[in-house]
Amino acid sequence: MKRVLSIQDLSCLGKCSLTVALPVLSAMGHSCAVLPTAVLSTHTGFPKPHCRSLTEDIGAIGQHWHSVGASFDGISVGYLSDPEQAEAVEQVLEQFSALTVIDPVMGDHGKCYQGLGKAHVEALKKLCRRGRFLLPNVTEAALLTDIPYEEHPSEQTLGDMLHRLLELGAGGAVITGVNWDESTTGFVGIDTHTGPFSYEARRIPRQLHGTGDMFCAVTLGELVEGKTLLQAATQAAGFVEQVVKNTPKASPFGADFETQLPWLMGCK
Ligand code: PXL
Repeated sequence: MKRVLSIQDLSCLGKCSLTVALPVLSAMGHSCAVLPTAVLSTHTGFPKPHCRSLTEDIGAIGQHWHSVGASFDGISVGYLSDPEQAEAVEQVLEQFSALTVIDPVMGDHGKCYQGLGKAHVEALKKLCRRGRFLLPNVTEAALLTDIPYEEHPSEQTLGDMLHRLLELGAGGAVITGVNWDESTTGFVGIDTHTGPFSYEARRIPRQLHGTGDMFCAVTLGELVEGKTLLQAATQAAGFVEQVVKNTPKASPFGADFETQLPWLMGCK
């Protein structure tokens, strides 16, 4: 059994981040440790959530794990509640050298999430060099590369974004939530070893919170099994597609991923 670590917030209501990653990685048959970066009453799609940032605790948790001889096959990094957390997370990543994927959670649909700004973008740009693979959505890719956001990005724009993402120091990147037009969605990616790739599917126009977090969790779960970035991302896209198809309507409380966990288990 592989042991993985998920570093991101615990949003207590409104399924996303850890409340998604933990069940998904467990369903994939992995032992999943968690390092919460913050505890929020809800994700930031609800107005004015209560947020307890755990910046001070990240290092202490990492130190204790180190002292008891913990090790991880894979680590994923998601939402950080403030830019100062990037340095603390970087130290944890240095302490436990593992296959690391970074989802630079900052925004969607061309806008930053509530409470995040320029300092956050700069801190994440720096943190990205610690990721073997980066998994931004189109908005986050635009922020990290200083390329203007496009709702329907051209192949040229996506190619430029991928190359600039590699310049941040990662060994590969997948840009998720690419809507080439109103009816097509998918991802584009690049792996320094195997080159560029893309995946297209029919778009179901339903905005659901937490699907990026599901994508990241499945990708990590597949990568630690030795899958390539393309194989891992394709499986992740398949799971998200299942979840979206089986969630009858958009709701800030999140997508009905629970009913689709057997799909993931069946893929083993
Ligand atoms: O799903 C991404 C995410 C994670 N964590 C928090 C968020 C969001 C998106 O809104 O607010 C706290």
